[in-house]
Amino acid sequence: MPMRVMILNGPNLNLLGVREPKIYGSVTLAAIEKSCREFTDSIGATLAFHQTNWEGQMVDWIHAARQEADAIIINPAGFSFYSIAILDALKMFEGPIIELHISNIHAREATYQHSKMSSAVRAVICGLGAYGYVVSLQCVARMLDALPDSLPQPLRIGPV
Ligand code: CA2
Repeated sequence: MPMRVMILNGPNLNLLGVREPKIYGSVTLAAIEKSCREFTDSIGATLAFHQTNWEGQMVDWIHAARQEADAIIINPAGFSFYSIAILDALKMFEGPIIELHISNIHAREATYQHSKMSSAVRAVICGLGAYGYVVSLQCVARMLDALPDSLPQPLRIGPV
């Protein structure tokens, strides 16, 4: 069965590329989705890509992922810093989860530095801009052994 990935985006990310380009870049969420889909198509994986401004909707998608996805990539945005409900939902997912932030949250104001989600995820990627989405996809594909053999070994496996 092809690898199934669910990418989840939290509040305000629908406005990406529209405001604060110095922090979040000028790429839109639609462009990020297109790029992610090109990547998953190229490795024969399937992709569900969602954005919501609503906490309950995010919880529902994480629950759905238990049946519908092998891995989750989540940019929880503002939920990162307070949502115990999303943290609890993430703990119920058995596959790999990558927490992703476009900006380097550690280099930002104190309010944005401590994500409550990080204790429930396999890895955290931040500060790579929109490219972080594609990097995260590559990482979950590697975790689930879903990268094509044609890729060079350092990309597929890393140092041996
Ligand atoms: O860097 C990230 O990806 C964040 O998750 C984005 C969140 C912020 O709360 C986190 O600290 C880091 C905020 C998203 C706000 O989205 C905007 C979209 C367009 C213009 C301005 C902000």
